[in-house]
Amino acid sequence: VVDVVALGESMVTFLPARPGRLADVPSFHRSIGGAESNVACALAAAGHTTRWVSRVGADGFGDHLVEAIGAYGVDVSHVRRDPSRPTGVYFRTAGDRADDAHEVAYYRAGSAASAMSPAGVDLDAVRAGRVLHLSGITAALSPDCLDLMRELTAPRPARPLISFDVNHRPGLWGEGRNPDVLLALARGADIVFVGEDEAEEAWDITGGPATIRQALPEPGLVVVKQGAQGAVALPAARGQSCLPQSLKGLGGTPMGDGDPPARAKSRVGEGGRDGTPQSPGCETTPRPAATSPALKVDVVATTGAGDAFAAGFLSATLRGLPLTARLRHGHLMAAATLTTPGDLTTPPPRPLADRLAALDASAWE
Ligand code: KDG
Repeated sequence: VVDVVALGESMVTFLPARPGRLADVPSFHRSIGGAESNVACALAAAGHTTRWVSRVGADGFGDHLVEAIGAYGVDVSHVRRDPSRPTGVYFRTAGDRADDAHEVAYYRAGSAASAMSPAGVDLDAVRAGRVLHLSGITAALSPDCLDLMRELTAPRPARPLISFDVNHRPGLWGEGRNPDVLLALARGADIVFVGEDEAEEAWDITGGPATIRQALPEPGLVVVKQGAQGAVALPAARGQSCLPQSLKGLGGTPMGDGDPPARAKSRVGEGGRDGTPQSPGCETTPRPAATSPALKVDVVATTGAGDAFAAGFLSATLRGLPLTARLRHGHLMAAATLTTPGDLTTPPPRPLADRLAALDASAWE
């Protein structure tokens, strides 16, 4: 069984040769991007088995994406080639420090990936992992893609743990298109990643993590990212924190900080509301929220940092680490991406990441 399957559109990404307005940048470097494949690549680099499912054109850019993502060790054998539609590309500016204007120019309307649909992807291959990572970007690509997202987040007797990063991209939700649909999709997931600013921008939810959690009562875990400040992980309320039997592979993972190993055996992870029988011995007491400040780094580019955070968090989840450690692994991977220009970067080696994540709380303030 693959650890993580990620489904979504990837694009050849053109990074500017120098900072400045898009109108002033004279040349670009070719790179790759795509929120979900960024997660798959980072997880593969961190030692997990991963698969990326998508569609690309039968063109040179499609070849490049499949080769470059495959070179990370990601299984790309379920990426379909579409001879009648192009591979999406996008250009962006470099000035995307958190406080700078960030310009993005997408050339992805009518792309091969926008033709993904429930009938147009191999659903068995998509559901074959322990975790399925999805993002709100896919929902914005086309009505067929939205149908696919609804299909994948619907309750069913056996499904992987669904990880959903809201990834609200205002440029994709034009006139008359309401990102409220992302709220409904998030409610069908088991782990949700959402930025506090994003919840306000997409759904008008203000008031911080607790209010966001109230709007998303179902998922086993909601992780609210607060930019440079850090992140908070809010587990489900009483009775919702059990894994379905279908997720036995992730069951028994210690979820709370400081769980003694014996107790950890009977504790289970997120999910458990898809109609499947619950794991025996599932924890019924509410678990406290965990917080972790982010690392203070000199930001080169913010694009892809959220994907790196999700990858670090999911890696630590697959390894059964406590919530605070999961957040710290998220921040460590995000720091690696924040300090490089591209959308994805190589994460710190696992032994180093483990040492850094285990540092005393004072190092993390
Ligand atoms: O999270 C980073 C992604 O936004 C970037 O790699 C490109 O997938 C992308 C998108 O749709 O913006």
